[in-house]
Amino acid sequence: MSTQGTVLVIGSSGQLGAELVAGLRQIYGRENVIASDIKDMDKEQIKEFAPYETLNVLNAKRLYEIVRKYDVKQIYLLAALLSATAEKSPMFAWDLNMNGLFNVLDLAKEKHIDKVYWPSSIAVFGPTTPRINTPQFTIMEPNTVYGISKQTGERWCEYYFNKYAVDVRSLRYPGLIGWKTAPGGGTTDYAVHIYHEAIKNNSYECFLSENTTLPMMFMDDAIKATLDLMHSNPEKIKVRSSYNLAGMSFSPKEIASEIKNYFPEFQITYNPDSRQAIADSWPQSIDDSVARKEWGWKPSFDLKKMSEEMIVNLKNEIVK
Ligand code: AKB
Repeated sequence: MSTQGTVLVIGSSGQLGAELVAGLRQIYGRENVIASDIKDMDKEQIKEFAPYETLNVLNAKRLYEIVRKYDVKQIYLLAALLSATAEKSPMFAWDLNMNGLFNVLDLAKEKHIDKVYWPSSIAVFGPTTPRINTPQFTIMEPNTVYGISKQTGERWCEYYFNKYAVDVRSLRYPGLIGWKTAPGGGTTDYAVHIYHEAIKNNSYECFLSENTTLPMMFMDDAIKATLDLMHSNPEKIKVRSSYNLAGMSFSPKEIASEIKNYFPEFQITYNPDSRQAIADSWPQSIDDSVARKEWGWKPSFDLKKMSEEMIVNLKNEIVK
């Protein structure tokens, strides 16, 4: 890939980052996908993840050094504070989520890199947004720090595309569910924890109430959507803020009932905490017809198929 440069993933230790690095390495080859995260790794870990660089995305100088060192041409910027954690440190979340994005967009503006991927989220929507089949273009009044940062980020992505011809692409992810990596700091994280706890303890105390329906997606679909979007012909990408993306929608009660098909004794209890208010401000289902039409998006996993994958694979992992 030397004529095209390499790919840098920022936030490679996170839930999405770890799986995206694996997916990108299958396409471009291991040596052409540089993993980076704020986490310091020991020698063994560096060997395992290599090529790996420790990077705080707020350090623009170090980011530029890495881009030069590896001839990076594409950046996937995944470092961010998610919804629940951002509420605990609003100003830090704002700093990381916004200035991290500017550092990357500016590299593209100055033509040091060719392409940027930046994730948005269903958190861009708020309590005044239509909650069922939320359209691509609609009222957006997010009331969380994370949501405000993602909505603002979307506006800036579109601005950099229009003003500076920056090829930036983005998806509004729903809650992501996978068995290979753990989520951290999100409101939708319960939908991963519940599988772990079902296998280990046959019970789960949920921090959302039983009928809180939210949009969700299995990780394999999220990786496929991301790579499909990034590999689409630029002419097809008409939305340069961020695309709505849907997989499935369910409530804690519904996922618990699916899990009971595998563990009939499984018990769920409900103890809603501050994350309930965040969930209540988000859509229940998403209309992703624009993504489907413009670049051919189609999900493969529903709740049943995802649960089978989660349970079979987690059982193996946990028994190991
Ligand atoms: C969160 O819950 O904060 C994230 C998201 C929906 O963006 N999973």
